[in-house]
Amino acid sequence: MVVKVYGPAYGCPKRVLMCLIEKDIEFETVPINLSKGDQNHPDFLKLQPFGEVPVVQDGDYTLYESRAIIRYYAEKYKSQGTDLLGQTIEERGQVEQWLEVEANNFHRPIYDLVIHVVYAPIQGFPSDPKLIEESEKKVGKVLDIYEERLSKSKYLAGDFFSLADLSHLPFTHYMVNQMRKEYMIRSRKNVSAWWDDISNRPSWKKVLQLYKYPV
Ligand SMILES: N[C@@H](CCC(=O)N[C@@H](CS)C(=O)NCC(=O)O)C(=O)O
Repeated sequence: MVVKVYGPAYGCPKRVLMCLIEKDIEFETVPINLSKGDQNHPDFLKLQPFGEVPVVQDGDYTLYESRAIIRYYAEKYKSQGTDLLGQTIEERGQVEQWLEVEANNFHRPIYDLVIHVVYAPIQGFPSDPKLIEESEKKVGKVLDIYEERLSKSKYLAGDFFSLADLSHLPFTHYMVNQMRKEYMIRSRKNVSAWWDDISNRPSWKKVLQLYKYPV
């Protein structure tokens, strides 16, 4: 069964696409244009009642929330493609811990930065300089903790690439490229080496080549 992924251009769906490529899972994509309001169409709301991408349809199984989707496929195809969950229950615990850190500590401020630095000027709503400053500080604090962690292991959950690293790619890409805040990565030696490693994975390069960011 070919997995159908809605909304490939945006950051959150790219998390899912990278996971599917790492796991050698066949997929097709359905474009959703958020600036035109496709996410609020009644047919789309039947799939994702919160009006957000991504959603996947796998036969008659539908799933939304990007991190739920990557956990689902990493588990379902544990022995196919790259193992993204760790070999032991302790490694799995670490993967889960750093996935939660990404979702709760990293994503929130970086999402605000993306909205206020990248999208506000082009969508014509005012950006909030105080929020930008505070969000950058918050992201910096999280990256300081990563810097320390990555002095002890090559990747966040240990010496193996996992969902925890993968989950950081779409929004860190915005920070390094569209926001021109690469200095936040380069000023931290271990974070910088980690970023070079994960962003050079063929799966991520393929995602970027196939599905351009909307901005
Ligand atoms: N927690 C959700 C967040 C999804 C989300 O925020 N998606 C954004 C695109 S990255 C979206 O669809 N926004 C809807 C909008 O801007 O109206 C997930 O990880 O799937």
